[in-house]
Amino acid sequence: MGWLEKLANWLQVRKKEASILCIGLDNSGKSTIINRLKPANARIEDVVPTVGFNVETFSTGKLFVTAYDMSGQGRYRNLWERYYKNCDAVVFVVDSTDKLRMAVAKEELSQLLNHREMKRKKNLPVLFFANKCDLRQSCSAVKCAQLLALDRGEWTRGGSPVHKTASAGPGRPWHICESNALTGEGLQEGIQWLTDQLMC
Ligand SMILES: Nc1nc2c(ncn2[C@@H]2O[C@H](COP(=O)(O)OP(=O)(O)O)[C@@H](O)[C@H]2O)c(=O)[nH]1
Ligand SMILES: [Mg+2]
Repeated sequence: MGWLEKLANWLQVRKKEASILCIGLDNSGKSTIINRLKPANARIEDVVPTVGFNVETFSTGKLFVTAYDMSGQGRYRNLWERYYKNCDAVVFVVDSTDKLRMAVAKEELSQLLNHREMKRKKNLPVLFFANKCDLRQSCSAVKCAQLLALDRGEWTRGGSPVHKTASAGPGRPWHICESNALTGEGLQEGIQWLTDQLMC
């Protein structure tokens, strides 16, 4: 370790590089979340629907992030798996107002977790944003966790009841936050959780 790195560690200013795969159905708010996480002077005014995927690099708190913003449109979803191998974390965004498509989101999540690369990465953290919490018809984070069956299967922590976080025991570390990507509400809570997971 060079002296600069040692000094940065000592001052606790060193940033952790993280490749984050941002996935979820189309229109859930992935691109808006990523745009909102970028420093104010790097944000764009109008987020347009993503074709294929976009790669964004920015720094937020203690993380230096490369975010792979994948299109959620059905015909592009098979692109996601190309990036499973090299990612350090997954951010899975759901539109908490779209109860009809929550079952589709759950199915996509299940395919993600059953992929061989993901099965190998048992400790890869998954952060969920229950996005669009500003809208009247939105579901709470706990309700979204239930609809996505985060209280079952590989997510469980010794059969504990539904909660917003599980980071120990046999299950994969996960956390769910309600978010409003338009104002940024809830995003820092999620990023702080992810930072804690990636720094330890
Ligand atoms: N009300 C509200 N609208 C949002 C929120 N996040 C995103 N949107 C809107 O939802 C639409 C889809 O967002 P986008 O980021 O393109 O979704 P993506 O397809 O997942 O990348 C856009 O019109 C956004 O302005 C949110 O938290 N609240
Ligand atoms: Mg997009």
